[in-house]
Amino acid sequence: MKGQIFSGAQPTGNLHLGNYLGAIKQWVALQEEYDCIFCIVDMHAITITQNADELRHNTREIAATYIAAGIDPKKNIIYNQSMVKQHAELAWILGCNTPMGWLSRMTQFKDKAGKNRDNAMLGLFSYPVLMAADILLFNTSHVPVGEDQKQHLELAREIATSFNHHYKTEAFVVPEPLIKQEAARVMSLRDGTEKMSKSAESDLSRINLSDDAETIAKKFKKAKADMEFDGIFYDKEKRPEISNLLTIYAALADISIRQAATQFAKSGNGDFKQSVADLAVEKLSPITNEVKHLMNDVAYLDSILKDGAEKAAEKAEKNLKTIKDIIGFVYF
Ligand code: ATP
Ligand code: LTN
Repeated sequence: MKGQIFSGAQPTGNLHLGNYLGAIKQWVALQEEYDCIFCIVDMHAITITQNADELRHNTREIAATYIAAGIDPKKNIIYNQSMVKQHAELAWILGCNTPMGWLSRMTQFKDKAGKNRDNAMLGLFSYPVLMAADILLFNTSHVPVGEDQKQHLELAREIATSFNHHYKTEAFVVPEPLIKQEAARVMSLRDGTEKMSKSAESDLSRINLSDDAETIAKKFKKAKADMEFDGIFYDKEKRPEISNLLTIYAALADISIRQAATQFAKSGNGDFKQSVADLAVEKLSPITNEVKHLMNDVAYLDSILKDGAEKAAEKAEKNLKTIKDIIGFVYF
């Protein structure tokens, strides 16, 4: 039997190069080997305030991006999380089996909640429980994500293991993370110590998948880069920004960072940045163009989401029934 993949992205804004290299590009490769479910996690998105029209637009745009990047909707399940109510049901059950202490350790909560934790919403705190539910609902064997999600995944494993132990069952498959080391953490173009993020204030810090060729070229040209060294080499401590550009080049070209460093060893910063920009445009512009094209056909995108949701709900209900039986819920 093939392994089961589950992963997702939040419809909270434009997807960027970090999302693409850290997650989506991997998914495209994995669809050949695994049964795959790629979700648009809109219920996670509302852990921070969203505008309704933007949320709807972004949900469809993410679906379009998955497809444009090469995920085949005929072979894989693509849907938005809120269409499948079993996510919320299982999240409640798991929430009753997750100590608050485990959730208080989550660094993403600490970062997003800021100083005034009492004002943070319950949903932001319990977000990792919903993420565990997403994964455990489908007997997922592997979860391909960027490195920032590693802690949440470890928590999902702990929740699965402790539930199995408590109920003396093996009902939950304990999922394995799939984190591709080369592009696990794409950093900001303005600060090589911060991750590239949708929510960073400066648009110059990220390459959005919707940026046109000119914007991509401009952003790489303006990317921060040290001046005190000759040639290009990889050293994350001394040269975080140049090392990030090497990582991006290597991931886009499907070569190792070492190979990329050898290729540019004698280049100046300007020429190197130009090469990264050219390759980014070459790889991203077909995706950007296809997203635009697909966004003109909302009926098609909605039909993919509807079909995906039906298939996901059927699998989810079957697995949830097993869990309800174990707990002692009466189920007709
Ligand atoms: P943000 O980009 O604002 O930090 P996020 O991480 O919450 O938002 P999602 O859309 O939920 O973004 O993430 C989708 C996938 O992209 C996840 O697997 C995440 O680990 C991965 N990812 C996000 N940022 C990066 C990055 N800078 N480098 C590598 N992978 C990333
Ligand atoms: N928390 C993830 C998105 C996410 C996810 C998931 C990823 C929600 N549920 C299940 C993998 C599996 C993030 O990227 N911010």
